[in-house]
Amino acid sequence: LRLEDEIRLGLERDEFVVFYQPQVRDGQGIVSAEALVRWRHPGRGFVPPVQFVPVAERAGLMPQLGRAVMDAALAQLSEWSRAPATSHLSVAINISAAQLYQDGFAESVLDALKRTGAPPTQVMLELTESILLGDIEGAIAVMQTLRSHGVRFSIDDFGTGYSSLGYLQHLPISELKIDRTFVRDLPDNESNIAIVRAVVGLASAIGLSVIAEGVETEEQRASLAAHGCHVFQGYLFARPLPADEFAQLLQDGA
Ligand code: G
Ligand code: G
Ligand code: MN
Ligand code: NA
Repeated sequence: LRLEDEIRLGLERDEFVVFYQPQVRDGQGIVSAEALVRWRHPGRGFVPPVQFVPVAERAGLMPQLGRAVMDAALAQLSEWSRAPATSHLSVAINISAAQLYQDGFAESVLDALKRTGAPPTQVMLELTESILLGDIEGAIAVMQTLRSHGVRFSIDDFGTGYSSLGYLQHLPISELKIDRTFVRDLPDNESNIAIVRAVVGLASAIGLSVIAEGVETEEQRASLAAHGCHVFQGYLFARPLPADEFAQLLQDGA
């Protein structure tokens, strides 16, 4: 069986599950969760997304896979929003450029919000700078439709892509996510510090918030905080976890 046929089969058999990785704000603990898809393959165990998302994209299966992730993540958010210990959480969902540019994408998200009862203002959609290679006017229209319902947008892997900074002020985004390659060599790498400071300065100048990903050590966290970034995601706090383990983490007061 070709991998793409296995993915089709996996979609029919509901083998795709969503894990959640905490996003932590200085002084507030866990404020949100990034939804990260995993394939619970019957023979190969958990297959990471790098091994199937690109294949799914080439095979035109992202509409289906993306919908499965969206439905699962919004159903989870809906459940969390109704329990006191988790009602404050936002959920961040990765959206590939191919998904954003599908016909009816905005309507499909609004439909999933209605069906699941998830609060739109607690949904963050993570896009990468690769959306800039497409019909950017069309992307902005889709984003504005969702934004008008309260859904927010983040630019994932920020700084690794097509960094014409001029475009940023035209996108209805709320957050920049500093790529892990700029976090890895903190606190000692001067150019990484310069990049963190530049992103923080840019974000503050145009009213965006900033989160850093790939935070693995307390030294990295402290360096980010010293340079103005106060929201973090990474193994220092937790790996991506099944939903029940994520909720347990909150209960334990992490
Ligand atoms: O979960 P992991 O850290 O292995 O993720 C690897 C990559 O797969 C990341 O770049 C992440 O953005 C991407 N990814 C994870 N889940 C999804 C998803 O549901 N949809 C899309 N489009 N990409 C995802
Ligand atoms: O591209 P995106 O930001 O969506 O990727 C999230 C990916 O980063 C997931 O595959 C997740 O497992 C991985 N990840 C999460 N925390 C860390 C970390 O602290 N270090 C590294 N190297 N990867 C991480
Ligand atoms: Mn992401
Ligand atoms: Na990223």
